[in-house]
Amino acid sequence: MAIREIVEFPDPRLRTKAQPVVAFDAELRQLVADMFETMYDAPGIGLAATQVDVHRQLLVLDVSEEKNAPMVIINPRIVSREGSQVYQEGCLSVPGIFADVERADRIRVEAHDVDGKEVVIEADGLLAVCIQHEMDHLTGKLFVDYLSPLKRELVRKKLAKQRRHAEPAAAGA
Ligand code: K2U
Ligand code: ZN
Repeated sequence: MAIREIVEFPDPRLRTKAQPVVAFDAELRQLVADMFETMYDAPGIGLAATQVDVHRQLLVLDVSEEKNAPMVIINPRIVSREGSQVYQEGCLSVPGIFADVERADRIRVEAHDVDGKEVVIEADGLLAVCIQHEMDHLTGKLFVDYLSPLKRELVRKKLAKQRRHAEPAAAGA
């Protein structure tokens, strides 16, 4: 297993539309293992393949308190949405930024599992938020896209400033 680099906003690679997974093979299983290791190490509760610069429709998540409920969702399609909820979201690709985002409260998702078997997932609450957040990544969309253009520009400038202040330390390391 390996911890992979997480691509950060405003890197244009995050805007790539992911292609369907067609090969349910050993290479896919290796990618899934690496994504879980990367997600738990971050730490996060979800990760889309886009974020590790692999442009396939694949996401991993684990919203459990005990970090013992991993889920792999491949080629997801939301087939029904109900209700509405607002959650203060963050993103491993937009470090240190948090904002309220409104999403559906309950969703039904048709997908494949890691063996290529068709599955149906009913989700609500935080699981529904996480799945919608990760599925946005697969279409090149980020939670900051729900902010006003002015707020998004402020986010971009804040991240650029964070990186400028971080680089001297890295250089001196
Ligand atoms: O896509 C990602 O960057 C993973 C997110 C998933 C997520 C974002 C917002 C709301 C739910 C899930 C990261 O896990 S952000 C870190 C985090 C950790 C605990 C709870 C919420 C967010
Ligand atoms: Zn994210």
